[in-house]
Amino acid sequence: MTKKCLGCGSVMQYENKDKPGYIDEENYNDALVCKRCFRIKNYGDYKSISYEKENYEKIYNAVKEKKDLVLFLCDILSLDDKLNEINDFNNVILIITKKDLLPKSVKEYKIINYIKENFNIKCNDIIFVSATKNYNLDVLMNLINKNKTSNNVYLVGDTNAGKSTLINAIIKSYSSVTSYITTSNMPATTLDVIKIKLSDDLTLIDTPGIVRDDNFLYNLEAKDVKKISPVKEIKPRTYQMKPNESIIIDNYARIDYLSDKKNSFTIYLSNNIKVKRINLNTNNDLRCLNKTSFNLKKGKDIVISGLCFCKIVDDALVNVYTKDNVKVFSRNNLI
Ligand SMILES: Nc1nc2c(ncn2[C@@H]2O[C@H](COP(=O)(O)OP(=O)(O)OP(=O)(O)O)[C@@H](O)[C@H]2O)c(=O)[nH]1
Ligand SMILES: [Mg+2]
Repeated sequence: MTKKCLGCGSVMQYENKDKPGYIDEENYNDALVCKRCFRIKNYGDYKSISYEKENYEKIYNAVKEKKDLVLFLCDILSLDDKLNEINDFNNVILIITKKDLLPKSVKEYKIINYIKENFNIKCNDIIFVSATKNYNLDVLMNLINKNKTSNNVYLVGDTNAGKSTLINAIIKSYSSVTSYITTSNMPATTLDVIKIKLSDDLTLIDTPGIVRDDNFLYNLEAKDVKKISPVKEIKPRTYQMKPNESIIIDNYARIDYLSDKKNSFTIYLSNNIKVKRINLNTNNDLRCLNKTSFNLKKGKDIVISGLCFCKIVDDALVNVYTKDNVKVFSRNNLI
């Protein structure tokens, strides 16, 4: 009989170390989690295995056919046009995760209005949560009970949106379940569907997140993932930009300001990343990276997917340099 890892959902096996669910043969009978989950949980040591992206997409697409309630999770720092995919689900609540990362001064209702104005989405409700701070879990549980059409409630969203962390927070506060799902800041932690029966009438179903190749996190080494993933309230960094100045974001990105008037740039990113302002003409650092040019009207953000966003107050000509294939785009000021 096959058995599944309680941490990542993979079928456990002892044939191939590099495939999901591996456990040493002598531990197979007793182990509750695979070796990879054991190491992530106990040593924070993440073994990357070959992504089965197509399988994840299959699981995600299958949930679109369900009539059960779906929680569509999106990290507050990753709001982009993938939100429109929420319209593919039948009965869905949008959950904006990691609320604790936003500066406290940012008002939730403003972000909710922003989402309504900038995206054409249909969902039963929109709610902010923080799984690490237990914020709004009670409101979420009420919403789940009000909207569910069966015992099953699915969680979907991009990798790292915080699906498994949210389920763990719910397990802790609302059930007598004793096992927790594996979580980590590396992409593709949950590898298959995991069913958590909280009570006789509620089962939460975790799914593997969608891995986006155009996210800065994709193919990054663990030490860089750690550095760029914010864990605490972000302290925005504001620069009064003069013509011919640039901003350098560690060795990850460069933003050249090419307009001839003063402007204000505020960068939102992990507090661990070093940012400095330089002279555009005398310093050529990072110009070897991939360039995207923008001619922005006032009130726009530049977003470097998975790394940061930069709020720009006035009209601006900018060149953004960052690694190949990362999605760089502009949007209305979020904050
Ligand atoms: N600051 C903060 N971090 C969070 C929160 N929720 C999750 N995280 C972090 O986000 C990262 C990803 O969390 P996971 O729960 O593993 O994300 P996931 O959506 O299950 O990811 P996959 O399994 O890859 O699809 C981890 O480092 C978590 O600690 C939150 O509410 N606040
Ligand atoms: Mg997960």
